[in-house]
Amino acid sequence: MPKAVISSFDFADYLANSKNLIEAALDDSLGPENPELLRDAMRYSLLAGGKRLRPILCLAACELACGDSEKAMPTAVALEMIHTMSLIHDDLPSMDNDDLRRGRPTNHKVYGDAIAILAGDALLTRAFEMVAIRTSDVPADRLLMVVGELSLAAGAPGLVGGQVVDLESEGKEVDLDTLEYIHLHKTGALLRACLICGALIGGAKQDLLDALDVYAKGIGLAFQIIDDILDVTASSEVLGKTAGKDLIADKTTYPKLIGLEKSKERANELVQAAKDALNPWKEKSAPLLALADYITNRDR
Ligand code: GRG
Repeated sequence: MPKAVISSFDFADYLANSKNLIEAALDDSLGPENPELLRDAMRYSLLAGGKRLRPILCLAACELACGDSEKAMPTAVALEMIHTMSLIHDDLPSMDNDDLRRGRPTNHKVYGDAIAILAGDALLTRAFEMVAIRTSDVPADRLLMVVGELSLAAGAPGLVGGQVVDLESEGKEVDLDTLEYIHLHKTGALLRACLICGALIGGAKQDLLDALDVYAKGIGLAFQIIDDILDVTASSEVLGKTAGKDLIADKTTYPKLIGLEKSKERANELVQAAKDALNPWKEKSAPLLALADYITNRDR
Protein backbone atom coordinates (compact mmCIF):
# COMPACT_ATOMS: atom_id res chain seq x y z
CA MET A 1 0.00 0.00 0.00
CA PRO A 2 2.34 2.73 -1.18
CA LYS A 3 -0.18 5.53 -0.45
CA ALA A 4 -0.33 4.69 3.24
CA VAL A 5 3.47 4.72 3.40
CA ILE A 6 3.62 8.19 1.82
CA SER A 7 0.99 9.63 4.13
CA SER A 8 2.77 8.20 7.18
CA PHE A 9 5.89 10.19 6.30
CA ASP A 10 6.21 12.96 8.89
CA PHE A 11 7.97 15.82 7.12
CA ALA A 12 8.15 18.13 10.16
CA ASP A 13 9.84 15.37 12.12
CA TYR A 14 12.17 14.55 9.21
CA LEU A 15 13.16 18.21 8.82
CA ALA A 16 13.81 18.69 12.55
CA ASN A 17 15.89 15.47 12.82
CA SER A 18 17.93 16.26 9.71
CA LYS A 19 18.58 19.82 10.89
CA ASN A 20 19.75 18.63 14.33
CA LEU A 21 22.25 16.20 12.80
CA ILE A 22 23.48 18.83 10.34
CA GLU A 23 23.89 21.55 12.99
CA ALA A 24 26.04 19.16 15.07
CA ALA A 25 28.17 18.22 12.04
CA LEU A 26 28.63 21.89 11.07
CA ASP A 27 29.74 22.70 14.60
CA ASP A 28 32.27 19.83 14.49
CA SER A 29 33.60 20.83 11.08
CA LEU A 30 35.35 23.97 12.29
CA GLY A 31 38.28 22.98 14.45
CA PRO A 32 40.49 25.26 16.48
CA GLU A 33 41.60 27.34 13.51
CA ASN A 34 44.21 29.97 14.01
CA PRO A 35 44.15 32.88 14.08
CA GLU A 36 41.15 33.18 16.35
CA LEU A 37 39.70 36.07 14.35
CA LEU A 38 39.40 33.88 11.25
CA ARG A 39 37.82 31.07 13.25
CA ASP A 40 35.26 33.47 14.76
CA ALA A 41 34.37 34.93 11.35
CA MET A 42 33.92 31.44 9.83
CA ARG A 43 31.78 30.25 12.74
CA TYR A 44 29.77 33.47 12.79
CA SER A 45 28.28 32.85 9.36
CA LEU A 46 28.34 29.04 9.17
CA LEU A 47 26.53 28.61 12.49
CA ALA A 48 24.07 31.47 12.01
CA GLY A 49 21.08 29.23 11.29
CA GLY A 50 19.47 29.15 7.89
CA LYS A 51 17.15 26.52 6.50
CA ARG A 52 19.99 24.05 5.78
CA LEU A 53 18.14 23.05 2.63
CA ARG A 54 21.30 22.13 0.72
CA PRO A 55 22.70 19.58 3.19
CA ILE A 56 19.20 18.16 3.70
CA LEU A 57 18.85 17.61 -0.08
CA CYS A 58 22.26 15.92 -0.15
CA LEU A 59 21.39 13.48 2.64
CA ALA A 60 17.95 12.78 1.14
CA ALA A 61 19.46 11.98 -2.28
CA CYS A 62 21.98 9.63 -0.66
CA GLU A 63 19.15 7.79 1.09
CA LEU A 64 17.11 7.63 -2.12
CA ALA A 65 20.09 5.86 -3.70
CA CYS A 66 19.92 3.39 -0.78
CA GLY A 67 23.15 4.76 0.69
CA ASP A 68 24.10 5.42 4.31
CA SER A 69 23.54 9.17 4.79
CA GLU A 70 26.18 9.28 7.55
CA LYS A 71 28.81 8.80 4.84
CA ALA A 72 27.39 11.79 2.96
CA MET A 73 27.49 14.11 5.99
CA PRO A 74 30.96 15.61 5.31
CA THR A 75 29.79 16.41 1.76
CA ALA A 76 26.52 17.84 3.10
CA VAL A 77 28.60 20.10 5.37
CA ALA A 78 30.83 21.03 2.41
CA LEU A 79 27.76 22.13 0.42
CA GLU A 80 26.55 24.34 3.27
CA MET A 81 30.08 25.81 3.51
CA ILE A 82 30.08 26.71 -0.20
CA HIS A 83 26.60 28.20 0.16
CA THR A 84 27.63 30.22 3.23
CA MET A 85 30.77 31.45 1.47
CA SER A 86 28.63 32.64 -1.45
CA LEU A 87 26.31 34.51 0.94
CA ILE A 88 29.26 36.23 2.68
CA HIS A 89 30.74 37.32 -0.66
CA ASP A 90 27.33 38.26 -2.12
CA ASP A 91 26.69 40.62 0.83
CA LEU A 92 29.96 42.57 0.34
CA PRO A 93 29.74 46.25 -0.63
CA SER A 94 31.25 45.46 -4.05
CA MET A 95 28.50 42.88 -4.73
CA ASP A 96 24.96 43.14 -3.31
CA ASN A 97 26.00 45.40 -0.41
CA ASP A 98 23.76 44.09 2.34
CA ASP A 99 23.75 44.66 6.09
CA LEU A 100 21.50 41.83 7.22
CA ARG A 101 21.77 38.06 6.69
CA ARG A 102 20.15 35.20 8.56
CA GLY A 103 18.70 37.73 10.97
CA ARG A 104 22.03 39.26 12.01
CA PRO A 105 24.57 41.81 10.71
CA THR A 106 26.43 40.53 7.65
CA ASN A 107 29.93 39.12 8.08
CA HIS A 108 31.74 42.19 6.73
CA LYS A 109 29.69 44.49 9.02
CA VAL A 110 31.13 42.62 12.01
CA TYR A 111 34.63 41.63 10.82
CA GLY A 112 35.35 44.08 7.99
CA ASP A 113 35.62 43.39 4.25
CA ALA A 114 39.07 41.78 4.26
CA ILE A 115 38.28 39.19 6.96
CA ALA A 116 34.85 38.51 5.38
CA ILE A 117 36.53 37.72 2.04
CA LEU A 118 39.09 35.49 3.77
CA ALA A 119 36.47 33.73 5.92
CA GLY A 120 34.61 32.95 2.68
CA ASP A 121 37.81 31.68 1.07
CA ALA A 122 38.56 29.50 4.11
CA LEU A 123 35.04 28.01 4.02
CA LEU A 124 35.31 27.31 0.29
CA THR A 125 38.61 25.50 0.66
CA ARG A 126 37.47 23.67 3.82
CA ALA A 127 34.57 22.35 1.75
CA PHE A 128 37.00 20.43 -0.47
CA GLU A 129 38.91 19.27 2.62
CA MET A 130 35.63 17.84 4.00
CA VAL A 131 35.18 15.70 0.90
CA ALA A 132 38.78 14.71 0.16
CA ILE A 133 40.15 14.26 3.68
CA ARG A 134 37.27 13.99 6.15
CA THR A 135 35.08 11.41 4.42
CA SER A 136 35.30 7.71 5.30
CA ASP A 137 34.17 4.53 3.59
CA VAL A 138 33.29 6.03 0.22
CA PRO A 139 35.09 4.65 -2.87
CA ALA A 140 37.77 7.06 -4.13
CA ASP A 141 36.31 7.18 -7.66
CA ARG A 142 32.95 8.37 -6.25
CA LEU A 143 34.67 11.02 -4.12
CA LEU A 144 36.59 12.24 -7.15
CA MET A 145 33.26 12.65 -8.99
CA VAL A 146 31.93 14.61 -5.99
CA VAL A 147 34.97 16.92 -6.08
CA GLY A 148 34.33 17.45 -9.80
CA GLU A 149 30.64 18.26 -9.24
CA LEU A 150 31.46 20.73 -6.45
CA SER A 151 34.09 22.45 -8.62
CA LEU A 152 31.63 22.85 -11.51
CA ALA A 153 28.84 24.12 -9.25
CA ALA A 154 30.99 26.67 -7.38
CA GLY A 155 33.10 27.91 -10.27
CA ALA A 156 32.65 29.75 -13.57
CA PRO A 157 30.20 27.13 -14.95
CA GLY A 158 27.98 27.65 -11.87
CA LEU A 159 27.81 30.14 -8.99
CA VAL A 160 30.53 32.51 -10.16
CA GLY A 161 29.31 32.61 -13.77
CA GLY A 162 25.71 33.24 -12.64
CA GLN A 163 26.82 35.99 -10.28
CA VAL A 164 28.79 37.76 -13.04
CA VAL A 165 25.80 37.75 -15.43
CA ASP A 166 23.62 38.96 -12.53
CA LEU A 167 26.00 41.87 -11.79
CA GLU A 168 26.21 42.75 -15.49
CA SER A 169 22.41 42.78 -15.76
CA GLU A 170 21.76 45.32 -12.98
CA GLY A 171 19.81 48.33 -14.19
CA LYS A 172 19.31 46.74 -17.64
CA GLU A 173 16.23 45.22 -19.28
CA VAL A 174 16.68 41.47 -18.95
CA ASP A 175 14.58 38.88 -20.82
CA LEU A 176 13.21 35.66 -19.37
CA ASP A 177 15.98 33.53 -20.92
CA THR A 178 18.74 35.61 -19.30
CA LEU A 179 16.88 35.61 -15.99
CA GLU A 180 16.62 31.81 -16.12
CA TYR A 181 20.31 31.60 -16.99
CA ILE A 182 21.17 33.66 -13.90
CA HIS A 183 18.94 31.62 -11.61
CA LEU A 184 20.02 28.23 -12.95
CA HIS A 185 23.70 29.14 -12.46
CA LYS A 186 23.65 31.33 -9.37
CA THR A 187 21.21 29.18 -7.40
CA GLY A 188 20.35 26.06 -9.39
CA ALA A 189 23.88 24.73 -9.91
CA LEU A 190 24.57 24.29 -6.20
CA LEU A 191 21.14 22.76 -5.51
CA ARG A 192 21.82 20.30 -8.35
CA ALA A 193 25.24 19.47 -6.89
CA CYS A 194 23.63 18.70 -3.51
CA LEU A 195 21.43 16.05 -5.11
CA ILE A 196 24.02 14.59 -7.47
CA CYS A 197 26.76 14.44 -4.83
CA GLY A 198 24.46 12.81 -2.26
CA ALA A 199 23.30 10.28 -4.86
CA LEU A 200 26.88 9.54 -6.00
CA ILE A 201 27.93 8.80 -2.42
CA GLY A 202 24.84 6.59 -2.04
CA GLY A 203 25.99 4.56 -5.08
CA ALA A 204 23.25 5.79 -7.47
CA LYS A 205 22.99 4.38 -10.97
CA GLN A 206 22.59 6.55 -14.07
CA ASP A 207 18.75 6.41 -14.13
CA LEU A 208 18.53 8.02 -10.68
CA LEU A 209 21.24 10.59 -11.52
CA ASP A 210 19.25 11.56 -14.65
CA ALA A 211 16.00 11.85 -12.70
CA LEU A 212 17.70 13.98 -10.04
CA ASP A 213 19.05 16.23 -12.77
CA VAL A 214 15.47 16.92 -13.93
CA TYR A 215 14.24 17.30 -10.33
CA ALA A 216 17.09 19.73 -9.57
CA LYS A 217 16.30 21.93 -12.56
CA GLY A 218 12.66 22.20 -11.47
CA ILE A 219 13.29 22.95 -7.81
CA GLY A 220 16.28 25.22 -8.60
CA LEU A 221 14.23 27.56 -10.74
CA ALA A 222 11.16 27.33 -8.49
CA PHE A 223 13.34 28.13 -5.46
CA GLN A 224 14.58 31.34 -7.04
CA ILE A 225 11.11 32.37 -8.31
CA ILE A 226 9.83 32.03 -4.73
CA ASP A 227 12.86 34.03 -3.54
CA ASP A 228 11.87 36.81 -5.98
CA ILE A 229 8.27 36.68 -4.76
CA LEU A 230 9.28 36.78 -1.08
CA ASP A 231 11.49 39.78 -1.75
CA VAL A 232 8.29 41.68 -2.61
CA THR A 233 5.79 40.08 -0.23
CA ALA A 234 7.69 39.27 3.00
CA SER A 235 9.24 41.49 5.69
CA SER A 236 12.96 41.76 6.49
CA GLU A 237 12.10 40.47 9.97
CA VAL A 238 10.67 37.20 8.66
CA LEU A 239 13.24 36.82 5.86
CA GLY A 240 16.26 37.57 8.08
CA LYS A 241 17.65 39.59 5.16
CA THR A 242 16.72 42.95 3.68
CA ALA A 243 13.36 42.71 1.91
CA GLY A 244 12.60 44.78 -1.20
CA LYS A 245 16.26 44.75 -2.34
CA ASP A 246 15.41 43.72 -5.91
CA LEU A 247 13.19 46.77 -6.40
CA ILE A 248 15.82 49.12 -4.92
CA ALA A 249 18.59 47.64 -7.11
CA ASP A 250 16.22 47.73 -10.11
CA LYS A 251 16.75 44.01 -10.67
CA THR A 252 14.73 42.03 -13.19
CA THR A 253 12.75 39.41 -11.31
CA TYR A 254 9.99 36.96 -12.17
CA PRO A 255 7.27 39.12 -10.56
CA LYS A 256 8.56 42.13 -12.52
CA LEU A 257 8.57 40.22 -15.83
CA ILE A 258 5.38 38.16 -15.60
CA GLY A 259 3.55 39.37 -12.44
CA LEU A 260 3.06 37.76 -9.01
CA GLU A 261 0.25 35.36 -9.88
CA LYS A 262 1.93 33.98 -13.01
CA SER A 263 5.21 33.65 -11.07
CA LYS A 264 3.45 31.51 -8.46
CA GLU A 265 1.86 29.39 -11.20
CA ARG A 266 5.26 28.91 -12.88
CA ALA A 267 6.86 27.85 -9.56
CA ASN A 268 4.05 25.34 -8.97
CA GLU A 269 4.42 23.90 -12.49
CA LEU A 270 8.18 23.54 -12.04
CA VAL A 271 7.78 21.79 -8.70
CA GLN A 272 5.22 19.40 -10.19
CA ALA A 273 7.61 18.55 -13.05
CA ALA A 274 10.39 18.00 -10.51
CA LYS A 275 8.21 15.63 -8.48
CA ASP A 276 7.05 13.75 -11.59
CA ALA A 277 10.67 12.89 -12.44
CA LEU A 278 10.85 10.83 -9.23
CA ASN A 279 7.69 8.76 -9.96
CA PRO A 280 9.64 5.52 -10.57
CA TRP A 281 11.02 5.66 -7.01
CA LYS A 282 7.51 5.69 -5.49
CA GLU A 283 7.33 5.99 -1.71
CA LYS A 284 11.13 6.06 -1.30
CA SER A 285 11.09 9.56 -2.78
CA ALA A 286 8.71 10.92 -0.08
CA PRO A 287 11.38 13.19 1.53
CA LEU A 288 12.35 14.78 -1.81
CA LEU A 289 8.69 15.21 -2.79
CA ALA A 290 7.98 16.95 0.52
CA LEU A 291 11.12 19.10 0.14
CA ALA A 292 9.94 20.23 -3.31
CA ASP A 293 6.61 21.36 -1.79
CA TYR A 294 8.44 23.04 1.09
CA ILE A 295 10.35 25.15 -1.46
CA THR A 296 7.15 26.63 -2.90
CA ASN A 297 5.29 26.91 0.40
CA ARG A 298 8.08 28.50 2.43
CA ASP A 299 7.70 31.95 3.96
CA ARG A 300 11.42 32.82 4.25
C1 GRG B 1 33.80 32.65 -4.86
C2 GRG B 1 32.98 30.36 -5.57
C3 GRG B 1 32.68 31.79 -5.31
C4 GRG B 1 31.40 32.24 -5.47
C5 GRG B 1 30.95 33.58 -5.16
C6 GRG B 1 28.89 35.67 -4.60
C7 GRG B 1 28.75 34.56 -5.56
C8 GRG B 1 29.97 34.02 -6.20
C9 GRG B 1 27.58 34.03 -5.89
C10 GRG B 1 26.29 34.45 -5.28
C11 GRG B 1 25.42 33.28 -5.08
C12 GRG B 1 24.17 33.63 -4.32
C13 GRG B 1 24.27 34.47 -3.10
C14 GRG B 1 23.00 33.15 -4.74
C15 GRG B 1 21.71 33.38 -4.05
C16 GRG B 1 21.17 32.06 -3.62
C17 GRG B 1 20.07 32.19 -2.61
C18 GRG B 1 18.68 32.33 -3.10
C19 GRG B 1 20.37 32.21 -1.31
C20 GRG B 1 19.40 32.12 -0.22
O1 GRG B 1 19.37 30.75 0.12
P1 GRG B 1 18.48 30.20 1.32
O2 GRG B 1 17.10 30.84 1.23
O3 GRG B 1 19.24 30.82 2.56
O4 GRG B 1 18.52 28.72 1.32
P2 GRG B 1 19.47 30.19 4.02
O5 GRG B 1 19.94 31.37 4.85
O6 GRG B 1 18.18 29.61 4.51
O7 GRG B 1 20.56 29.17 3.87
